[in-house]
Amino acid sequence: MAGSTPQPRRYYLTTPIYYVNDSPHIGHAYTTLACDVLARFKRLDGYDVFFLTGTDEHGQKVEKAAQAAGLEPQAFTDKVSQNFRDLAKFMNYSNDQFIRTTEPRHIEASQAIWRAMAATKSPKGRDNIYLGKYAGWYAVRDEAFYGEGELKDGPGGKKFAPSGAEVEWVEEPSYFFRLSDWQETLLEFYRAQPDFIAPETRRNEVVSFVSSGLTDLSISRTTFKWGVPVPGDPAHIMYVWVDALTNYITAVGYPDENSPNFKKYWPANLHMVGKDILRFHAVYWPAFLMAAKLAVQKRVFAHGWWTNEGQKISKSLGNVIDPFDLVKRYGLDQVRYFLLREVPFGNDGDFSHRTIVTRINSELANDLGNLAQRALSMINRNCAAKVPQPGTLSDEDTKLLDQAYGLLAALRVTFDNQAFHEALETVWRVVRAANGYVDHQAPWGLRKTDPARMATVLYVLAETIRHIATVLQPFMPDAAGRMLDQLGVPADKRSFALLGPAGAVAPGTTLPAPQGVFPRYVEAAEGAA
Ligand code: ME8
Repeated sequence: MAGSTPQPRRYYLTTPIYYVNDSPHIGHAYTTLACDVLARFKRLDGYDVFFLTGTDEHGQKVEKAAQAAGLEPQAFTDKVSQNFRDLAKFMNYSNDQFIRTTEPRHIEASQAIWRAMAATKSPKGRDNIYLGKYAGWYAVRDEAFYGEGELKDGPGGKKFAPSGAEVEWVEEPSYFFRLSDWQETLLEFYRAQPDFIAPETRRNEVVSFVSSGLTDLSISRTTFKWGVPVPGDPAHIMYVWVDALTNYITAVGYPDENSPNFKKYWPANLHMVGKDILRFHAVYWPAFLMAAKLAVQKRVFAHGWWTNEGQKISKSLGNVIDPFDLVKRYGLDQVRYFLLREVPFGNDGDFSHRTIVTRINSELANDLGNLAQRALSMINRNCAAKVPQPGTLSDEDTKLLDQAYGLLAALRVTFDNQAFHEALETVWRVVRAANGYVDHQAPWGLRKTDPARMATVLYVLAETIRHIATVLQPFMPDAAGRMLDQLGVPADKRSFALLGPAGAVAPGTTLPAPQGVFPRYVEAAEGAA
């Protein structure tokens, strides 16, 4: 339409909201990091992004943790939730909102979705919510119900869920959600949207779980108080997952479906979750949303779990990895890089000192750091610290530049698949090609024999590094920003719209003195403190 400005494309992505029973650990840092990198990528690519994270503050697990700490639940959650906000700042996450499920707007939204579900019929024409009695197993640690057949026997007659969490027998009046009537609708939904659950192996697990039959879900509790009261029956509080999942719509203005943010951002493009909580996001949540006559999110990606030097991370083993300590030891952008580079996103990964040091020294310090340092110091010394004027480009020059120009299209695909490790590998192919180019062109030898050619080579390198640094901003915002500073790229000229020849570094631009961006990790001398 003549005269109309195209609206920016929208992208809404969420992390799980974290239980506030404990301090943040590497698993929490990981999920939010993946979302942060994706949010930054989409913003640089011109999207209007809404990136949500927050804390999950109700339920028996949090209530018990508060009791153990000798605090009222509200005071306890205020305190622990703040640790997660501190982590977000410390890790340089760019979340647009931090939601807490104890906020009044969230209580209102949770009660509204409950009423909406209660007002509708299931696909088989029955009430979606009905009152009954729950008698079965519950694991407080997982805040999840388990069937007898899923459990394993442990010492002392105790029973354990597949996750390793101890279960207890619960018998109480409860409202139920008529999940069993939603089986066919869900299966049809998965068939119609093959990208809804990723990775594919996880999708297959969900489809086979739903195909094997669904039982109705207990969605209220009466034996403790720390939760959102069920509308019209305050003796019951909502099952914590009903309230927790609702955070994704509270944050964009539900129950006001006409609020600007709800209209703009819902349905979310992506819920990022760990593999342990996929069922809640890919089975229960779509069913709740359909029952409430709301649109279903577009995609759920389930990532894997981290172990520490080969062992499961647990408080009782004393091997919990504290992200604050990790960053103090290795550096923030180094940790951000490592976590997304080491493991194909979706798989489990093992953290070890040796592997992070190898990545830092060989890929950041050697491959990328040396590339930038070599090119920039030659420009500094041999071109009076100004971006050189290139002459006619050779085939080799064009080949390298074309690889740099091709980065964005390749990265868009990897980002839409949440293949962060592949995105980094794609960038490193260009880093390695650029290092090969420097070795082959040997610009240091051209200084005396052919200074015009030297200028061209250094220009091609500066342009290639500009592309590399620009696309690395989502992963390592600080280090990539410093590289762009050193290339004289102004802060407002760093978006992806300026990739390619249109945004080329201007010959003659004065550059600051180059400084190494990625120091090598050096082991402290033996016996040193
Ligand atoms: O599940 N490696 O919260 P949570 C990787 N409140 N990821 C890990 C991990 C590890 N070792 N340990 C945990 C909850 N995680 C709910 C979510 S959403 C509406 C409610 C991940 O604090 C885990 O997979 O127990 C999950 O995605 C996230 O940390 C939060 O776990």
